[in-house]
Amino acid sequence: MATHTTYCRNCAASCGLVVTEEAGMIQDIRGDRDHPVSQGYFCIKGAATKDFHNGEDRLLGSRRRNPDGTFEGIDAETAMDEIHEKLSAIIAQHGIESVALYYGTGANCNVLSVPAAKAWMDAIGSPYLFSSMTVDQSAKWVTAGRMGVYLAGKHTLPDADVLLIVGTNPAASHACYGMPSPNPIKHVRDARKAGTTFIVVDPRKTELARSADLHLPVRPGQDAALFAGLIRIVLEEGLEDKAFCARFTTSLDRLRAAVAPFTPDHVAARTGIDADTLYKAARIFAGARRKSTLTGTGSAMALNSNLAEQMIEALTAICGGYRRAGDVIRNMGYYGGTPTHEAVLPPNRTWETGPKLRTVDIGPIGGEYPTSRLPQEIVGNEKGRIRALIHVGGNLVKALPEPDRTIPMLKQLDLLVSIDVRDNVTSRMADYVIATSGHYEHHDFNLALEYMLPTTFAQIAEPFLQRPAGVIDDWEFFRGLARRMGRALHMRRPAFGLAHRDIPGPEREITAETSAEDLIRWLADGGRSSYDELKANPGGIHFKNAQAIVAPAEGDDGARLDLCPPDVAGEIAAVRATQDEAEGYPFRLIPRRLIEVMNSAYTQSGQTRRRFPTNPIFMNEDDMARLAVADGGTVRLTGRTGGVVIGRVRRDTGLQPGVISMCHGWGDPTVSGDKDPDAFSGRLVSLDQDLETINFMPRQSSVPVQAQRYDA
Ligand SMILES: Nc1nc2c(c(=O)[nH]1)N[C@H]1C(S)=C(S)[C@@H](COP(=O)(O)OP(=O)(O)OC[C@H]3O[C@@H](n4cnc5c(=O)[nH]c(N)nc54)[C@H](O)[C@@H]3O)O[C@H]1N2
Ligand SMILES: Nc1nc2c(c(=O)[nH]1)N[C@H]1C(S)=C(S)[C@@H](COP(=O)(O)OP(=O)(O)OC[C@H]3O[C@@H](n4cnc5c(=O)[nH]c(N)nc54)[C@H](O)[C@@H]3O)O[C@H]1N2
Ligand code: SF4
Ligand SMILES: [Mo]
Repeated sequence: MATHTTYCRNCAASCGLVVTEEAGMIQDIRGDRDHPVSQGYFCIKGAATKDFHNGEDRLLGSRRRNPDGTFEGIDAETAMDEIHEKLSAIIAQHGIESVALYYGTGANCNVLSVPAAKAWMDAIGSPYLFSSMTVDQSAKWVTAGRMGVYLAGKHTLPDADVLLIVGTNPAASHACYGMPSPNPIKHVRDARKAGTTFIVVDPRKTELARSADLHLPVRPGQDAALFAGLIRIVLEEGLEDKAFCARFTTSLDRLRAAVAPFTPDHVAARTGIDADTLYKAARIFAGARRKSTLTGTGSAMALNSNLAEQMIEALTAICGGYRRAGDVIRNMGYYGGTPTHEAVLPPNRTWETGPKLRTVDIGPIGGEYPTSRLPQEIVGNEKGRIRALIHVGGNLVKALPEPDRTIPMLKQLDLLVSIDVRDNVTSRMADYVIATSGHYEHHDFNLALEYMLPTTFAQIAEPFLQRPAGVIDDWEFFRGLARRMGRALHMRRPAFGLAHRDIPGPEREITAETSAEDLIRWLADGGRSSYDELKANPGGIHFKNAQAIVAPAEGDDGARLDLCPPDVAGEIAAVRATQDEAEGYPFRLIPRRLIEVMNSAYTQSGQTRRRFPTNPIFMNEDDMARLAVADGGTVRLTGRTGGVVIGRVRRDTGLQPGVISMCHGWGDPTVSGDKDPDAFSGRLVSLDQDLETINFMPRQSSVPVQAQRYDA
């Protein structure tokens, strides 16, 4: 028996774990009580890594799809030879821009994966990088591009007096920037005892909403109207931070004029939140000294998501809801790059320049292209279409909506390569599947997700299980391909939202001799500590003294947060002129996370299945009564594109009438909806109706649906 101190690689919380193993089989997993961030907390998915590493749901070798559709096992080196040959032929005939890469959340939780993938794309010279972020919260990138960014950041726990939290439920997702990810509800309770006030905006009374001081049960998709209304109240009552507005913002007058028609009565009628509550929320927020807004996927996936995000940020800005001179910054970053002055990064509409997509006139955002456009880029425009896709740590078929349309489009690829630790529906369509190492089989470092940390903390993970024969690391695939293509591979540090060439800091060439340990050593030795020191402290190092106090602005460089550029003003007017009616579709579907699964991962695991035999469809009890369906009964949902989902109902007392909530990532998108045992929710979402401008974000929340009782 051997015991190893490490951390969980399933999600951004990166909880400290203590894993006991004997002869390569995991015996036990516990939370690491000494871990300064997670303090012993871990969740069911962390525990499920035991079964995963013991073989459940695991891809144990690479494979090739034969022309007749059957699969055969293949050695990874041979697979890379063949992939290189096919890729070279495609590039020779159609140019480098016919090659694209998609990475998903699995790659994000593996520190060498995304940097190696980005380095490879840069080495071969294709700009066409895609990821799950553009079907997630890319409204944040759009807002940063249109409004600019306040560099000293937002107040986080425990330093905030008021937190206004929109469309996120960290109790399930462990993914709300601004509070510790592990055990978030405990931190909310502790913070409330210490005086922090929580306002939660969510159509559902979530665990977070139940723990809050004030819950605003907004109607799905009405966040833009809600926040336009809150801005109007703040300005009407003169509660804005006038000094901050004058010094750091611009176009306040245009904002004031644009939100004028969002009277409390109008907003109350749209959002379902009465005018008194609107005033109360606006006053609590604006009146606090250290206030902040934190957002998640809910508002970023619903109708008008880009405008919603801009309105939330504009409310934040007019109230001066950022860290100001004298406030403390607790996460200074392993490389110490955190800005510590009151300063603004001006707007930068990267999508207006740079190489454009072929089917729409849009350039990169956050260094990436809108993933909802990827299927059209594959089929559209014969001359310059995407023909080869490298897919790493994702499950694109389940990340995208409307499988009946997207799957045939993805099948037009000449070459699809999927790199994953488990089998998934996208891999089953791939020409080659490369099996890569599991979490406890490779070197890792918490750097890629350190921006989510409440404090300055570094932890590396050493492998303690042998990877199965033939299994390689993600980064080794990119090295293998680069070497065969005769390209030098220069890795840079992990940097979320930046194209490879824009990532500051040094480069490290990955050669045939480079080991994973070399790369982690290189990452570690360039920062606050060193590889050797981190290795000697497997539970991580907490840099308690690495804090800073925000300094006042140094002079005035003229940079301002643009509260309401003309296109935003146009969107505000358009929202005011419409009511989001969908005749014949009386229900609204909203997304949610379940703690048992990580998107599509763990949907097949024994632990999950014991709790949820299938993907539940959560409904309000009055709606259930209206449909004459009992708990556990079956309903049929129909979307506006004709997509059908059939599944079992669970009562959710937190849901408002007319709202249905479902987890994505389950089910089998390759069969028709009436044959899918696990209710894949993406069938109800449209690939091209109601897309946002700029990021082409699909309407994955506030989705109009019909619901009927289903008697098979
Ligand atoms: N257990 C688990 N953890 C995960 C994941 C997982 O699948 N499972 N996925 C990971 C990933 S990839 C991500 S991006 C994060 C997401 O992390 P979160 O954003 O925290 O995701 P959710 O828990 O679904 O919370 C979204 C909330 O938005 C609400 N909502 C829905 N529609 C609207 C709306 O129109 N307006 C408002 N204001 N709210 C709305 C929902 O009711 C829900 O409570 O979680 C990560 N962590
Ligand atoms: N309708 C609807 N659609 C949605 C959403 C929604 O709420 N509703 N949510 C959207 C969001 S927020 C997201 S993030 C996407 C999810 O989109 P993706 O990120 O594309 O999908 P995941 O299911 O998270 O796939 C992650 C894969 O990574 C693998 N993996 C885990 N660790 C590793 C590793 O170390 N290396 C490699 N190579 N693989 C690894 C897992 O086995 C899994 O197959 O879906 C989006 N689509
Ligand atoms: S919250 Fe759960 S899945 Fe996420 S890192 Fe912690 S133990 Fe792992
Ligand atoms: Mo996500």
